[in-house]
Amino acid sequence: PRRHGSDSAELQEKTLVLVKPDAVQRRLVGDVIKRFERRGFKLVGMKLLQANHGILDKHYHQLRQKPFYPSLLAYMTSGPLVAMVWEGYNVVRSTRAMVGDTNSAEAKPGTIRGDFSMHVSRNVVHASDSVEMAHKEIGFWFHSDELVAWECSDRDYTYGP
Ligand code: IDP
Repeated sequence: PRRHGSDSAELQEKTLVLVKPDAVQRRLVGDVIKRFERRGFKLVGMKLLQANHGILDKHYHQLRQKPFYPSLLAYMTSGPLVAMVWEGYNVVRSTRAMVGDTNSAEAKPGTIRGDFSMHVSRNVVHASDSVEMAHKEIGFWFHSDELVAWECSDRDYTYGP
C-alpha cells in the first residue's frame, strides 16, 4: 500500500508565490521557478499580470497601516509580476525557508532573497506564510479553473512509494 495516496491532502498542500516586479525586470523569473522545480514541488498555476491596488489591498491587508505601504503599492504595481501556485508536501514552510528573511540584507546565502537581492524594499519574491493564508491568497490571485490538478510521473521517486 502507498504511504501517500494520490488524493492525500498533505501532498496537495499549496502555496502562493509571487515573482515581484523587480525580479521580472531583472529577468529572474526562470531562476525562481528553477529552485522550486528542483526541490520537487509541482507547479499547478501560473500567470503574468499587472497588479492593481484592489488586489494588493486584499493581499497585503495586514500592512495597510504601515508607513511603507504606499511605497510597497508603488513597487508592486511598477510592472508585471508572475503569480504561481506550487504544490507538495510541507510546501508552505519549505518555500518560506527557501525564500529567506523578509529583509534581504539579513537573508542567508542560499535563499532566494539572500542570493538575488539587497534590500527589504526590493526583495524579489512573496511566499504565503501559513496554510490558511495560502488558501486565502490563492483565492485572491487565481480562479479555481486556473489551477491544474496533474500527476507528476516521477512521484514515487520524489516521495517514495
Ligand atoms: P514577507 O513578504 O516576508 O511575508 P511581510 O512582513 O509580510 O514580509 O511584508 C510584506 C512585504 O512588504 C515585504 O516582502 C516587503 O516587500 C515589504 N516590506 C516589509 N517591510 C518593509 C520595510 O520596512 N520597508 C519597505 N518594505 C517593506
